[in-house]
Amino acid sequence: MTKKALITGIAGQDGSYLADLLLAQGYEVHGIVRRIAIEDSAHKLKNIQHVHGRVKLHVASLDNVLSLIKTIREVMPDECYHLAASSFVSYSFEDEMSILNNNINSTHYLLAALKEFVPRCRFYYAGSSEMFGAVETSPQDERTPFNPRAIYGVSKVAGYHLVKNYRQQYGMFACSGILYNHESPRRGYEFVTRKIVSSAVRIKLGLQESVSLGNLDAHRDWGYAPDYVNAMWLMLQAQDPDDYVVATGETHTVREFVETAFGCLDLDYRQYVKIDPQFFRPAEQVPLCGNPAKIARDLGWKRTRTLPEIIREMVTSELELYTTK
Ligand code: F7E
Repeated sequence: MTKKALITGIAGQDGSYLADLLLAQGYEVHGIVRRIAIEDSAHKLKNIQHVHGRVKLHVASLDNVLSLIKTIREVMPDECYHLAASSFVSYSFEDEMSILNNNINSTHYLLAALKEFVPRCRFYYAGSSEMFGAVETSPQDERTPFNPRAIYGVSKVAGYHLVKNYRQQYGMFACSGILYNHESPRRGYEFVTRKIVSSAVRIKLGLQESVSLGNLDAHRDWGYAPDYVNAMWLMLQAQDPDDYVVATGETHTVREFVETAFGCLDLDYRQYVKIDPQFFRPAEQVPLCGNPAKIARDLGWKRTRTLPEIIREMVTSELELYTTK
């Protein structure tokens, strides 16, 4: 029988790659979107334009439990991937209430609605390396204590515990992926990798003169988004539900990323990059670097791209946005 999957955040980077993967596996794919996304589909649904008509979109709001219940009862999914979240790591006090409320309540509403109406549904929750936050040891794995330093990380830790609670108390097949940064041509422009690549391309084309960035010495464990959605899928195909770190096990600096991206376009980044304190965040004493040994051992997961390969793909795709217009 055809499996049915329901994805929240289907129009985002991860949701769109996951939809591609599930369609290729023969799933019937459903996604939850906000009404505003349908109204502005050229912009807000651009990542899933290529699968238009092959995925079924449901208008619902993650802060409205009734709309979620209605969708869940309509779809009766076999698998639910909860990817939607306020995902920018903001240190702004003004953002705290909405990030916390949105991220925690949406996870709780979904788990509660699934438990009530389709408890056999397998559930994936998008956790984050920001749950580890200000770490004392590196690399981190599934046993490393959480110590979130931004409200985004706090919200993700709460969601993680909700998932674990529903697994242990109600026997649901619910898993958390603790995902480190993962990038692709579909990454949002607010994140540093896409900001660097899009600026480098615009500078190359004479459309922009410089780019302002924060700390070039910040380290990140950057992987390839399609590999990470494959990890999500593998978690829901496993024998038993569990939580897994998904990472590459190596870190690079923002400076290395900038140098490689500009280098792909034969540009010397030092002539174009300005440092702006508004983009600085509290510095990390110990870098966030994940150990993917458990998912490699238990589920056979492995990454398919190195960072220079990801950067080259992002630059090539960004250039195409201008040449195919
Ligand atoms: O920052 C530094 C910044 O905003 C990466 C999300 O998917 O991954 C992502 O969160 C690094 C940080 O991603 C700029 O300080 C320097 O050290 O691309 P980002 P993030 O905050 O790591 C985690 C795992 C998630 O779960 C999140 O949802 O780059 N950086 N200069 C800058 N960052 C930005 N955004 N802009 C700059 O100009």
